[in-house]
Amino acid sequence: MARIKDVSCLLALLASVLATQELAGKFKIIGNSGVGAMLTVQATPDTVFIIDKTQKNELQVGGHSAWATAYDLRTNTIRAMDIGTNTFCAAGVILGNGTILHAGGDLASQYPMDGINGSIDGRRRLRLLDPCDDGNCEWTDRADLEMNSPRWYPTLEVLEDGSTIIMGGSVKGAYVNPEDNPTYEYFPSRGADRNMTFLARTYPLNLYPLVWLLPDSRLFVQADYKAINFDHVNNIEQDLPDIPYSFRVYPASAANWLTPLTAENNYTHTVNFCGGVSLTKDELIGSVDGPPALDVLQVAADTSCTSLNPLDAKPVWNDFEPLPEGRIMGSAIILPDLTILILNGAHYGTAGYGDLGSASWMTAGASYAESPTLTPIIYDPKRPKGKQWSSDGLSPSTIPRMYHSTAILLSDGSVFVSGSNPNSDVVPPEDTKYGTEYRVEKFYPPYFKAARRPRPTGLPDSLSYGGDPFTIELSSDDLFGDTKNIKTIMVTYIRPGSSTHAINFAQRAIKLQWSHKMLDNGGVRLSVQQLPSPTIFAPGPALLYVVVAGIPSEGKFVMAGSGKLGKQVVRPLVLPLVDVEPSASDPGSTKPVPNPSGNPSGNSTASSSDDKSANISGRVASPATLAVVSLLTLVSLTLL
Ligand SMILES: *[C@@H]1O[C@H](CO)[C@@H](O)[C@H](O)[C@H]1NC(C)=O
Ligand SMILES: *[C@@H]1O[C@H](CO)[C@@H](O)[C@H](O)[C@H]1NC(C)=O
Ligand SMILES: *[C@@H]1O[C@H](CO)[C@@H](O)[C@H](O)[C@H]1NC(C)=O
Ligand SMILES: *[C@@H]1O[C@H](CO)[C@@H](O)[C@H](O)[C@H]1NC(C)=O
Ligand SMILES: *[C@@H]1O[C@H](CO)[C@@H](O)[C@H](O)[C@H]1NC(C)=O
Ligand SMILES: *[C@@H]1O[C@H](CO)[C@@H](O)[C@H](O)[C@H]1NC(C)=O
Ligand SMILES: [Cu+2]
Repeated sequence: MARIKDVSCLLALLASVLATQELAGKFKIIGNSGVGAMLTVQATPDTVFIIDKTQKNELQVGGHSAWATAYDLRTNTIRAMDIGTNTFCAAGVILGNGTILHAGGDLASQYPMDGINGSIDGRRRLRLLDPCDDGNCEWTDRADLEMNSPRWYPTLEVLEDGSTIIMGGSVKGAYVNPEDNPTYEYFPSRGADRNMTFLARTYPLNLYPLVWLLPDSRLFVQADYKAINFDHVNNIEQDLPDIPYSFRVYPASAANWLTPLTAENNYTHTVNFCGGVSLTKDELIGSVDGPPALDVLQVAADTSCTSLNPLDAKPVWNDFEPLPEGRIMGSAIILPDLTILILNGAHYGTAGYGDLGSASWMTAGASYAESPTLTPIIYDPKRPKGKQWSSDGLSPSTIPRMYHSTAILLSDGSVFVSGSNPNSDVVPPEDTKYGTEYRVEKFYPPYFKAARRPRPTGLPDSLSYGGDPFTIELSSDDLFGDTKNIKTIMVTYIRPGSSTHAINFAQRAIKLQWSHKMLDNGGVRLSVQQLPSPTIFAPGPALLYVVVAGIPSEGKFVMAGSGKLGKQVVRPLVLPLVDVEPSASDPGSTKPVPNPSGNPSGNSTASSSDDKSANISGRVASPATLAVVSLLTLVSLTLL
């Protein structure tokens, strides 16, 4: 800041900070998506890419209605993007090299569209985008880049080499799966489709199977009431117990997430499901391409929450605190402070929509859901039982976010909320109960109350698998002037994923361990661990946050791994040296301890260090740290 010639500018800045503080716990309408926001994905700091289905949006591109836009978060303006094929109910991920992949779709729209020629069948299409913030990137959508087979509602998950598996889907669209495609393939291709018995066994409630990569390279897969661990390389399915109470996949669309991975939880992969619908497929489904068999608008959404550690020796579903209000189509968002935000969705019914009047009970327009759940809720397992889910201090939205809504975490720690269109084409909100919603909101989690956010310096551009820790610094102001806040620091690394149909594909979070060293200026230097392994956090860009006293910094997109597809280099993980005091002779040293070969006995970690435990001289890791180091070394060596 040069001269204070512009006092009004400073005042404006101050006013905007205060205004943002006012927004904590609230939604604010920030702009317009131009097309229905059926899928949203962000991989660069300032732009969210939005994809709709082919429908008659007023926004034009290339002589026809647009069905994709780039939303500029700096200006809250959109740029129409041209996509050649029908993107209806496809899926997206960010590959290990940072390119966004969008796969699948449906037949050409049944609604003739002006300016569109011939076939725009998108069912086999693979669309790529190298994301940008300068307005100079476009989707490639070419007939020579296609999947083996048609996939409407496929699931994508990023694998440890940064490629993606593409699983399941239907040959064409309907309410549930009218014509199964119980196979999987990869991008980049690894050859022909492979059969997947699990998908055949869970037909027709197998659209968008819920999938997470596990540390042993297998995939947890959930559909209907069933679940497996899937060795996709050798095509071997290990049955897990059925999921209780409710089915969770589309069209029940329960909120779902992987527990943030931390050293304290031993990076145990825990899958979580909240809400859904307590109906069996026979109760729900009339015919696979007709409306539901019963008046789903009267069927209350489930409140149950259940979780599973798929790699436990004897996996069992563990209930945890139920939702205070039932919810279908809730989007679960892992926030920078590792609490879980759920928003969007409804109290009754299911995902999907039908032709108007195709069932006598259809009283919510074409929507198969009714009564929007407008109030967000946050899960924090550190709170006392009975209060782990809480909407305290959170205000409701004014905008129903029904079927085809989306939510993703942004780098500033707010959540981009958009979409809602339980209609086969554009229907203005004044013409039906739940019309096509173009308004975009940001939801500001409670940490926006902070007058100042930490501004760490020295954040890296990439994280490696194993190897030496990296160093970042926080100022005294970043510690809010109180060194006691050091012990509250969390370094979190979050892939927000790509949001569609209440799923954030490839969303996951890891907490990185650190040690600290006080600086003469009252700030602190942190030595932070690298990633344990590419199965625990697959390659590709993700947001790095530093959280102090519950207040996150602005996230930075940092590449996990080499930035290239392919086998990643994995070195032994060197944990940060347990904290040392600053010393005049050796000011900046945060030299890591070499990997010890101690015997793991499992307990606390370096990140719980406080001022007392910090005062370990001689650079010898504490027994607990030794335990963690060797545990991690063990994990990374055994897995790869
Ligand atoms: C990422 O990999 C895909 C598949 O090989 C390729 O099509 C794309 O161009 C790559 N992106 C970059 C930025 O190299
Ligand atoms: C439609 O097809 C005709 C004939 O192939 C071609 O001349 C025209 O440019 C096409 N229009 C669009 C919008 O693709
Ligand atoms: C895959 O399934 C199809 C249909 O059931 C069957 O015809 C085909 O032989 C199977 N392929 C393999 C490799 O098992
Ligand atoms: C931590 O994980 C490893 C590898 O998955 C496992 O062998 C070990 O028993 C776990 N330890 C604890 C304390 O959960
Ligand atoms: C781990 O630490 C906690 C509290 O610091 C303590 O209660 C617990 O007994 C310890 N567990 C082991 C296995 O040392
Ligand atoms: C750290 O230990 C040294 C040597 O035992 C002592 O002089 C110093 O006061 C300690 N510092 C803290 C913060 O406990
Ligand atoms: Cu859909």
